Amino acid sequence: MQAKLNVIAIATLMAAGSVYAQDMVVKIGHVGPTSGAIAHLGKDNENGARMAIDELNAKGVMIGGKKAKFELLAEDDAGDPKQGTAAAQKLVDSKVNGVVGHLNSGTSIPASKVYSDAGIPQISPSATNPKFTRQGYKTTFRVVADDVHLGGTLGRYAVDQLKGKVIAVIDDRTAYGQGVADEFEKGVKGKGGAIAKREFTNDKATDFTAILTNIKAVKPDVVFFGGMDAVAGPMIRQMKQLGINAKFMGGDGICSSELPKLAAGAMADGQVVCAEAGGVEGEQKAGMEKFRTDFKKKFNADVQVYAPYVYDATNVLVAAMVKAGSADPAKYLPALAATSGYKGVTGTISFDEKGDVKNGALTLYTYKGGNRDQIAVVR
Ligand code: ABU
Repeated sequence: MQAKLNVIAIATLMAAGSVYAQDMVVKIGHVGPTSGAIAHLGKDNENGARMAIDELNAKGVMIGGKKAKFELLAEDDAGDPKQGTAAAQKLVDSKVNGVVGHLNSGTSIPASKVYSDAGIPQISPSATNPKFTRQGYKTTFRVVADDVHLGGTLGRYAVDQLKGKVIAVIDDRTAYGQGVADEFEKGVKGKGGAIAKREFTNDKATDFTAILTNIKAVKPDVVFFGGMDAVAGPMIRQMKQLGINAKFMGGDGICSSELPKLAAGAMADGQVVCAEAGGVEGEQKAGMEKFRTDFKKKFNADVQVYAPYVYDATNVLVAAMVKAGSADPAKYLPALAATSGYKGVTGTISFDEKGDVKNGALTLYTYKGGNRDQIAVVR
């Protein structure tokens, strides 16, 4: 009788898929601005994490002989540094195993101290300010190129390719916006160009009449904006209203699918040149295209900018856990730091000694007919 009961118990456990291994729960934190003016970018990032987690759970992943069940703990930092550290502390208190985020440099940098103090690995899929990985924290990683690469390349492009002679620069005074604008300026000057006018605004501004009037006075042929698409769109609109027909350049923060809508039809074809801080070429393009198709099917939305990088960052965290045979942050952190040759949808990911992606690419885009149109991938 007892033997029969044991057989029934084992059969029941097998049906539940858990006879050989006890399930473990792995909590992955994600933080981005899912409210406020750039909520469309925050949701895009969060959906990248959701897609990775859903696929990992569907596939079934073993960590140290146990079947892992991944849970996404998604937090909103509204792109605000104070809310960013509060969200980070909330995730630490929830005992997350790892974090993907934050989206903004201005939130990722202060939050990185919270994660470092708690020993929890953090990979930002989009924070490009160089300082993020230069603070000496062992827990801080990034899967995109930084603003030195991004701003510098765009600055050189403005002089070499756009033949900009009178170049104006505006930034939004955030860690990202000001930093990328400074690097753009260095790139221009390195090519023998000059900045005719530098102005600044803030990341909540909607009226740029005063600064654009100052810029109009120098008759610019290129205007660079360091900031995000929610500010760039109305700025492009107001440039048109003021009769400023310059090329408009910006970094990854403006390089979204949403920008044409935010500019409300004011963008001429080829007027805007921007860059995403990553990119794939050749046979790696198929993986990215499949991701974009699957993403659209799952969320009924186009990728904005960084969802594929969030997806890869999530998978890189989990690959390190699998390799280490543990989701304990202290145990898998060395495996994460040693990530080398990981084949993701955004390309091959290896980390350098700072936690930055090695050999990061950039993709230059313009917009035609309201859609992003690739110009080139550069390294
Ligand atoms: N890299 C552009 C958007 C995020 C940031 O660095 O603030």
